Amino acid sequence: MDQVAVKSHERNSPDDRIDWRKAAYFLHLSRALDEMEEKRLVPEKKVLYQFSARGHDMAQILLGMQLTGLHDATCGYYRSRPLLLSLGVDPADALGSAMGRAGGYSDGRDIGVVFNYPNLSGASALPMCGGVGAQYTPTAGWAQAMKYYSTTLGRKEYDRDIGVALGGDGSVASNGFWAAITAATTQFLPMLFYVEDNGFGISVPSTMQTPGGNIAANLASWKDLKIFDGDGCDPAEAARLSQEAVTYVRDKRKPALLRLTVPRLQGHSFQDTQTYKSEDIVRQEWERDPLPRLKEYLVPTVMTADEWEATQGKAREAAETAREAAEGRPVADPATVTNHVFFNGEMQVMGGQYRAGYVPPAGSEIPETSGPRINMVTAIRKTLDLEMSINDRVVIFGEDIGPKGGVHAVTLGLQEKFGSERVFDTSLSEEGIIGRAVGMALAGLVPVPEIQFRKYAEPATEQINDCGTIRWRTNNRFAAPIVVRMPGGFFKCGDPWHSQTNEVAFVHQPGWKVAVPSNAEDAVGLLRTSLRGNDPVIFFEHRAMLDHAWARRPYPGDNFTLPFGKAKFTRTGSDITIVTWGAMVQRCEDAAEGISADVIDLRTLMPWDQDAVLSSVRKTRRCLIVHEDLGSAGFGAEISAVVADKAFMDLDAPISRLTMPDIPSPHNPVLLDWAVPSVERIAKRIAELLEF
Ligand SMILES: Cc1ncc(C[n+]2csc(CCOP(=O)(O)OP(=O)(O)O)c2C)c(N)n1
Repeated sequence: MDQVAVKSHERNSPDDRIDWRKAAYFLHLSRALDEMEEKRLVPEKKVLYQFSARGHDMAQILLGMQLTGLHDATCGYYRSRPLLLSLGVDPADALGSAMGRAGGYSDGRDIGVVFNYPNLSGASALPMCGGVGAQYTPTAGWAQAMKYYSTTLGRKEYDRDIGVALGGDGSVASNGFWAAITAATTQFLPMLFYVEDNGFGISVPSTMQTPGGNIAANLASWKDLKIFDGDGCDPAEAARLSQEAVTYVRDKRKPALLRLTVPRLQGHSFQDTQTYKSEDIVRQEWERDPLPRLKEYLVPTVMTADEWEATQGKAREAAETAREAAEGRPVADPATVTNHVFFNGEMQVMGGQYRAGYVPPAGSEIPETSGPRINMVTAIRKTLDLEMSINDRVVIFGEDIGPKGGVHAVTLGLQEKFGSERVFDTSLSEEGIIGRAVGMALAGLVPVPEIQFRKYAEPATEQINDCGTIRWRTNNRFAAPIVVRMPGGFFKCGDPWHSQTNEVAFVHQPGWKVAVPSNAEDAVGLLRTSLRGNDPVIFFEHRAMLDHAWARRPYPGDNFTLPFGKAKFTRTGSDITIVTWGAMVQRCEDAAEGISADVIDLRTLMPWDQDAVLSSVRKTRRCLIVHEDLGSAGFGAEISAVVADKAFMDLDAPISRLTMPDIPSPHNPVLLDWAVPSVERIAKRIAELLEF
């Protein structure tokens, strides 16, 4: 007698812990939306970018249905719509966002496949990014926040919540993936890495992303990472593995990686004709289509054929209703597109301490100075210490900031005082540091990551940029206010790695406030405002000023706060305006000795105090801008453009800039002194302008 092959999904009856009817409905819904876009909305040019999830869909839905924790969160990528639907995203929002219409997840600001879903009554989707791999470290941060709430703060309601990152096989080669794997396994974070392996990253085969093409096999010996690996087209296997993986992470509070193989049944995006795939491969992929396999699996055991058809019909109807609703949505008023770069008093739906109910204590701009002068290091430490004492959401982390107290000693003693869950060393990965901070902030904590030197923020560039745009691109649904401390600038010597300032780079990234204090008092006020605020801040600590005698000031008190965008006149006079910040303030003051000058310490560059500068220039009729950063496209260029634009007729001399030449910082002190504006050169330039 012929042996009849038994397919794996026919061996057992469907797992009755899974709501298979729901899974079937969402699969049909996802297919209906994909089909509607491909056949109608893209050809009609109503949807501009489309990424089909066909093939990935069933496994995603089965995973999504496991995310039942009130504070579970997932961060996916452009192919994650099926999972989002299973979490409860309104199909009208999904289609409306794909059409770039008003409302939805971004009010037409973000590409429609890049989702976010703040859900206060179940699993949320953290703001996704267009950058492959950028989803991983914020998810690790979310997972760390769950751990923090439950173990450090004793909040039982967070005991079982987890973070789940979704990525394709291409994403496993990204920096973000490795940063997050390292963070999650070294710090035992309740995080699931879900890799949906379709064998291709656009056209590049997975063997180019990881040797042999199977990341699960390659990570088998990675310590403290539980591996699950299987077929994402087999309903029973996909359901079982998703359930096991999620349960493992929930129970053990440790990370796991789940790799499911799936076919990508369409091109990478609508435009991709897949010429790089042979006909054979395409045929084999269609043979693996999970939709008929789910039908075969459920009919007739779980539902009748009629029920299956009815489910499909209902899903198509829902897609049609969603399309009508989406098409009925207008395009947002273009004048609103500048809203929500920063907090404007209108509360975000999720993320940040304000959303979690924090009310900042009343602060005062008037210093209550007492005691001896302290240096900037002590001033910053004292401020961190106080805010940590009164706000248990504040957490500090970075490289060497724990027992060592930071390479600049700013965090010395804080771990001893607050414990290693609130003050901790991280793996050497700036993407890991900033990305994790983002996830923690999304979960309501106040992360204060330290970047050891300004230049080393560069590996975190993507996370920094994406953090700044969260509020805007989610149209105020999410915000991730973090305070990034970073020292930079010259010290006793220079060099290309530890001494650059380049603070202007952050000004150019929407959503970041930028503080550049020159002295201990301002450092206290600006840092406290940052820690009590609702926007991300780059807090720049100038290396030369950390222990500079001039920068030492009496502690201005526990209530001292300084507003951003309010400059300080450190000298006043009538003949020239000198605009500066950071380490150059002291030099400008010295250079202006004996001259009637306004010396303006901007204190913050985003926002910056245009009114102070313009009113001063209108009085003095001369303007010199002095900064340490390079001249070309330095922040001085912005100031001069504004002064030229708004006070041209008030000027008696050209606006002048004195900056570093366009070179990296040189090491030898003699070379450095030549390059950085000195008191003598500033004085000479002042004299030239006065004589003009
Ligand atoms: C950092 C980054 N580099 C390049 C791209 C362009 N890009 C978009 S998708 C993609 C391939 C990703 O493949 P994979 O992670 O396997 O996901 P899949 O599309 O196969 O689901 C590339 C290279 C990007 N979005 N981000």
